[in-house]
Parts: sequence; C-alpha cells; structure tokens
Amino acid sequence: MTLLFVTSSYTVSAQEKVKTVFEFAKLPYAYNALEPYIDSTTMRIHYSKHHRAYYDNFLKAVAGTDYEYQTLNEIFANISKAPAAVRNMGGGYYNHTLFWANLALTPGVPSSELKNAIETRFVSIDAFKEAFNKAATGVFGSGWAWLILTSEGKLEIISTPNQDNPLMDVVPVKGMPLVTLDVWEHAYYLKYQNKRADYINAFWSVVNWNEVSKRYENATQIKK
Ligand code: MN3
Repeated sequence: MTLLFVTSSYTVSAQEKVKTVFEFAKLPYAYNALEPYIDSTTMRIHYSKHHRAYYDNFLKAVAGTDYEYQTLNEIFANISKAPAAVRNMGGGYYNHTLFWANLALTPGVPSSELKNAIETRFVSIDAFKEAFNKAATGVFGSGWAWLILTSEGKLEIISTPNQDNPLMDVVPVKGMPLVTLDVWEHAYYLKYQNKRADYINAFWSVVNWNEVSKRYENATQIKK
C-alpha cells in the first residue's frame, strides 16, 4: 500500500448529518379529563414528572452521540447495542407519548377493519380484552402490555418489562404498537393501590379506539 491511497479519502464527501428533533408532546387533554378512571393527581404526576424525567434523561443520554442523528425507530431497532440509559429513557419517553394518545374521554369503537381483524384472531372483542387483561395482570413488577401488528400481519398480545417496547430488537415478538397499557405502579397506585386488575378494567372505558384504528390502518399500509 502506498501513501498515495491517502489522497483517496478526499473523494469521500463529508455527509451532512441532521439532528433529530425529539419532541415532548403536549398531553392531548386536561389532567382531570379521564376521571374517574384515571385520577387527576396520577395523570399530573405521571405526565409532568415521570414522563418528563424520561424525556429529559433521554436527551442527556443521547447528547453528543450518534443517537442524536437517528430516529427513535432506528434507535429501537438496534437497542440491544445501546447503553442502558438510552434503552430505559428512550423507551420511557416513547411509550408514554404513545400511551397518552392511546387514551381519550370518548373511547369510540374500533374501525370495522380492526374489529374484523380482532375477531378473526381472538374470536371476539371481549375475548381479546380478556387475553390482554391477562397479559397486563401477569407483568411481574413494572412493564407494559401491548396489542401489536407483527411484520407478518398478525395481531399479537405481548408484554414487555421495564420500558422496553415492541419496536426494540430485544423483544421476542416485534411489531407495530396498536394498544398499549402502562402497568407500572406509578400509573395507578394513588387511586387503585394494589388492585391492578381494577385499573386494567377501568382502562377499557378510556381507550381511544379511533387512534388505535388509525394506527392499525397505518401499520397495514406500511406492510403493503
Ligand atoms: Mn408510566
């Protein structure tokens, strides 16, 4: 190898890298909007303290690293190689953003496409809820329950520990999140104490089915 090869590096153009804007989304309703199912105090602390801390600490964890130039999707797709802070804080940031949008004062109903898909997979909406509740109740310690659409186009119910989510390469069954439920104690303890099952039941009264249906439509579009 001759020194001449060194000059070849000049032919490689420097790639202009653009930083990703990680936004802290506004809560789409008032703190007390989902009373009595989710109480105002829990909502305020959950959003303005817990969620905010995940967001702030995520920004700190990625500051000065290549992660600042990646989308959350890209980060999650290789999360197994990321530092714990990026995984925990990035997951906490994203999962809560999704969760707020997953809730609404007027729950609505699943679109006919989603309803058909749920009935095909789980027999009925009630049977789906029962299976989802089982997954949510069964999370040992802190975590999340999810309805996802896998890359094979299959609806699956999964749970994840801590702040992991179905977009991460560490999760056994990956997919696009459709329904999500936070079952960390901070999400329900003030009102429900040890009665996680009551919190999970109350959740169905405020599920934003319009949003879930939209996610389902988008997820199936991506697949096409
Ligand atoms: Mn939470």
